Amino acid sequence: MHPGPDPSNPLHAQPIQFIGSFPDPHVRVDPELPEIAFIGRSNVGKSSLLNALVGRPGLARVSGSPGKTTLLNFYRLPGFYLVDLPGYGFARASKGARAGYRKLVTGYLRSRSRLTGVVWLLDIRHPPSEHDVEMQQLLAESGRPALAVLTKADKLTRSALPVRVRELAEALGLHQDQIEVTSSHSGLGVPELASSIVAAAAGENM
Ligand SMILES: Nc1nc2c(ncn2[C@@H]2O[C@H](COP(=O)(O)OP(=O)(O)O)[C@@H](O)[C@H]2O)c(=O)[nH]1
Ligand SMILES: [Mg+2]
Repeated sequence: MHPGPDPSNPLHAQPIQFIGSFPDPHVRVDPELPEIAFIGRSNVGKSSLLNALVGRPGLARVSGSPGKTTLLNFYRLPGFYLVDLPGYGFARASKGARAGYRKLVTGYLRSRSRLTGVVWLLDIRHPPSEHDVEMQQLLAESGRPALAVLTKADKLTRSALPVRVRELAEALGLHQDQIEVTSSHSGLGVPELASSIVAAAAGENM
């Protein structure tokens, strides 16, 4: 879908190295570098967006069925780590699994001294779920800079798009310029998000 490097995307054609999958939010990585974390409901399109951002279709596994993994996946890019946090809101998750998930994510959000930005994904087609609202609260409590990113924008018509963005901004209590609209399928908003990530990794506000 995205043949060749995209010169407008600063993350395209950058070297990227999978560091590992870790169950412990306090894991030490060497060297220590700024971290940009990705989080969202499972099936929101997180793996697809990660792949689109770096221009590597096979980097993170895209799945038709929501996964149950509870591991932090670290990828090293020049100057920072992308950290893929497990998806939340898995319908059949037990109480224990939910508590474990919460512990992992709050542990991560609270403890990482180099966490400089969180990319929070929401499916543009759906109103925020109770799990999304809970995550928004955890993000707010953590005090970390977060950027709301809407996924799967290709599912809406061009005229429905701005209406939907306004509705979701209102539902989330955010300004429209605090939200980025993306589609990994069409590439909409992907270079812009890549630029926001690079800026956040360099210590600028998201
Ligand atoms: N139409 C459309 N479908 C998408 C997009 N991104 C992901 N999907 C689909 O949504 C499903 C879940 O995607 P995946 O990236 O595995 O989501 P994750 O569970 O959040 O990592 C898959 O069937 C993808 O093909 C997108 O931008 N547009
Ligand atoms: Mg995934």
